[in-house]
Amino acid sequence: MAAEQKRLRIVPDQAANAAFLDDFVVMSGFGVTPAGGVERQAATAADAENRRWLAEWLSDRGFTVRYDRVGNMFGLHELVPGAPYVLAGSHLDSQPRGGRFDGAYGVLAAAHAADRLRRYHLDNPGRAVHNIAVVNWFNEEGSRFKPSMQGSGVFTGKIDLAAALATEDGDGVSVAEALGSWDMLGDTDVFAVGPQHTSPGHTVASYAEIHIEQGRELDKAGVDIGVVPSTWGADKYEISVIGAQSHTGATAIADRQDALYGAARVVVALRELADEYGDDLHTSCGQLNVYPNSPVVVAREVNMHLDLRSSSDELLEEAAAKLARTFAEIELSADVEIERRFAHTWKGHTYQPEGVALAEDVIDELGLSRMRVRTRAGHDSTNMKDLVPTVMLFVPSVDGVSHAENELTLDDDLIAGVDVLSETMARMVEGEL
Ligand code: HGY
Ligand code: MN
Ligand code: MN
Repeated sequence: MAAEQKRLRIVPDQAANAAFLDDFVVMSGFGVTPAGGVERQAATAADAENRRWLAEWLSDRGFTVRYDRVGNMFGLHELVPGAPYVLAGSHLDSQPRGGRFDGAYGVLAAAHAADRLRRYHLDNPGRAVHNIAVVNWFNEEGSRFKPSMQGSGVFTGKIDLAAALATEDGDGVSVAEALGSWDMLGDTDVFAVGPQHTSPGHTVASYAEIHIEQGRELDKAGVDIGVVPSTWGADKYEISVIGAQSHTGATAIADRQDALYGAARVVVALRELADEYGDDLHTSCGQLNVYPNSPVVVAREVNMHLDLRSSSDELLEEAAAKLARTFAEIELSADVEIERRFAHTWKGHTYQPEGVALAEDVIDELGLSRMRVRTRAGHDSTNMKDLVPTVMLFVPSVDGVSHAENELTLDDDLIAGVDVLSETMARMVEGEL
């Protein structure tokens, strides 16, 4: 007998999808920039405004809104008292002058999917084995406060809570002060899952996240949904290039210890490394601060944030070793010192194959096209997959643009993603992952 055709629990409908698009327009107005991007860095006024809107949206639908001790935001809906929760979400914070889809799409998609599930279980009591929680992770982007994926890093025990709360932005404001000023810092754990969680809390069964691809694979292939089987590895760290201040006019070249010259050599070396390895290594220096940054002073110090990503952990290690040798050459030839500071790295790891299979089955049931796409960007699921079974889904990014105001995903793709997430979560809540 043919295998029982799995009935869709959450049948897509136009009204629900129209409501999603309307809500997304509202959310995209918080911190909107003139070019149609968003400026909503972690725990800024625009981020808080967006969080308040989401809190109200969730509360209006009967979800219980709570914040944990590092400002991760949750909307809880209990179906089975005491049962573990299926978490779904992403992040509302953005890069400076970022795109309106990165993270925010996944949070709103999770909220709408959770609400569709809430209504389904009202009509189908007794089918759930897990509860539902929507999550907006604090500071995924790591722009105002470093590192990235900070809220989910604390949640999964990869980042120390006290260290995260003490992290300061460029103006000396700490995470604790910033979140406290919006009254968005919880005093207990909501979920007791990681080694540092002391207060009693709920448990987590699994996690699902949908996100824009931020690359070109789906767009080029004309495919509706990406299923992520694994991440690229990342080696992100700060260095300080240390020289000595002197007069830009009067000082002989031979007498200079020009930190900015040394830093410029590092930037060029990074790109030459990427060119050497082709498509398997991405490198950048995205942030560079020059001191004293005065027109008539040779720089005494340059602080840089380097970012190396690769499809292969071995290749990443090889590239890091080559870069270290280049640093030694630069130190000699520019008469500077290069000190390595804080690092945030993750290995290329796989997502649970059973989660990939579940998502692919859902996509087929919905009659959508799919392909597997490795993620080059980090996500909160990068942390969560090391804690619980995790499903990571992509929708296409037009021309692969992201972390820019012209980031774009088309409405039909947004809606397809919400339908896939809804049905995937439905099966997770019924214990299929
Ligand atoms: O680091 C990352 O890849 C993410 O975009 N924050
Ligand atoms: Mn993101
Ligand atoms: Mn991002």
